[in-house]
Amino acid sequence: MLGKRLLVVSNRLPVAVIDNGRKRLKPSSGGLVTALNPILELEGGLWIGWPGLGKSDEVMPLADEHNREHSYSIHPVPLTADQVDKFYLGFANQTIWPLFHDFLGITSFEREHWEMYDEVNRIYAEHVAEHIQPDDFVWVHDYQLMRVGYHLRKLGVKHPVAYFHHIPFPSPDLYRRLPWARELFEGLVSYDSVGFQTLHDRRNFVALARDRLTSARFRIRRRQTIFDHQGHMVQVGNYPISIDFDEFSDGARSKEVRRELKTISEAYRVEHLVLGLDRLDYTKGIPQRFLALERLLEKYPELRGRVSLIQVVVPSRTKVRAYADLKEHLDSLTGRINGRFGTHGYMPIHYFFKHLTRPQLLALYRACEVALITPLRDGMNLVAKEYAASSVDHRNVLVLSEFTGSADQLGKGALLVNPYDLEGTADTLRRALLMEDEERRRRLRDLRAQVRTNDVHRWVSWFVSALSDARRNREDRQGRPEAAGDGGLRDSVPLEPSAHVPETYASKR
Ligand code: GDG
Repeated sequence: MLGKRLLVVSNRLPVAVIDNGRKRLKPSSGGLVTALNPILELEGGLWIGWPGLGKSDEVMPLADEHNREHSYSIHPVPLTADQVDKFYLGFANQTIWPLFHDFLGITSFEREHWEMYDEVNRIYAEHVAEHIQPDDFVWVHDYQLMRVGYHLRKLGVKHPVAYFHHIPFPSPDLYRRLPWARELFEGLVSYDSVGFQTLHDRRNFVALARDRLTSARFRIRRRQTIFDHQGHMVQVGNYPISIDFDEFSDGARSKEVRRELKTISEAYRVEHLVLGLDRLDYTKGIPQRFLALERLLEKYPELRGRVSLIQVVVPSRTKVRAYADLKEHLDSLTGRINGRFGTHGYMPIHYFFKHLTRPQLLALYRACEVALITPLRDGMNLVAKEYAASSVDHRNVLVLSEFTGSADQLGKGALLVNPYDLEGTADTLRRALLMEDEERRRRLRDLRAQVRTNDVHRWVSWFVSALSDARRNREDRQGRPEAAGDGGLRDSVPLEPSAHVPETYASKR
């Protein structure tokens, strides 16, 4: 791809240790894995992260086995139960996650959690420093690891390092509530390249940087905001994450998926199937979705008995109180709504609390004529993009919350809703169900073209390009001869994302 090795660092590895009497590795799901796995399988590289369970001596042989069988390697960072408790369940998931998704009211601020967060970020940095090779591009992911860059610099690592922030970045006003706002900010500006999902997130971060770095000069070069900080240049951009379009579009036509489709069509006799698919999370607006469906059935009695929501919730962070509470709330809402509108042979909500296989997932995407995606706040939301890519029968309709990053790209083809507005969501759902075929086809064409053009390979290319710039800028500053003539500040990041796919990478696809 780059002539360089990609070293990915994320909280979790793309595989997790499971223990069914015998410990083994199982592929994990989630947005980051969906996005990066195909790239690393294609290009090779090294992925450093936490394997979930197990001590070093148990996990290392499993990693070695993985590394023999795959084109890229994994390196596990084992964590103790106490570290996981305070760093991951504590600071990452009870402080940063709610705060950055605008849930200030349920954000906890515990000094002990913060200290462990910083400590664990230092541990990740040490693993990186130990395994890094001279030409590596280092790409750190997400809100659990905002301080890794800072520790890498302290350890003397001079490589270009990029960071991608998968979740929303809050306004400076909200960010200021964090007692460790300064330290976290310091972490972010230690990276050469900081990427956000949307222009909105990038603007929030740049506004914060302007507030805090009063003497820095900010420039806009093509798609990035650039400023100097403590002798290095920080490039800030917005690069919407995406999916491998072909993998979903072709996968949805496979034999296994067709088999699953048959099972679904035999199981549900209802006229309209609507899909909800999320990790268990209070940011995803699942209760609001249920209530909007209830409102639909209340307001439009002619739709009773004719429309069912298939809601799949993937278990997540159930040890955190807010998640356990949400699970209970969903159980009770399902019971109430089904109790109210269900009849012999008809249930308004079919609710599953489990993980699906990929063919089952793709079959559901194909089978459900509407996807109702209603997060109250979401960095991107890959389910929306996967749904569009898997809708190969050209009759599906996407109803999407305007508070997702995906709405920026899919807003034209989708029907956008404000999930807090139950009435509006119910009306939009009805509009989707009654939509003429021609409008469905036109909208879906738009959605699929968006996802096909702005796919995960383009997302990676933006970073590769930003990291190449960062390397040249570092070399310029160190006065290396090969950088001569570049004028210090490189200008090679494309104006339009579509304008540039590094050649060696593009030719491999
Ligand atoms: C974070 C940000 C951002 C879900 N259920 C099953 C399953 N999945 C896969 C989906 C999709 C992924 O999990 C979920 O991705 P999302 O993007 O929707 O959401 P988060 O997990 O919250 O991800 C988000 C993302 O990072 C990437 O930057 O978009 O905003 O919150 O890929 O397909 N996969 C399988 N079975 C399931 O039951 N196999």
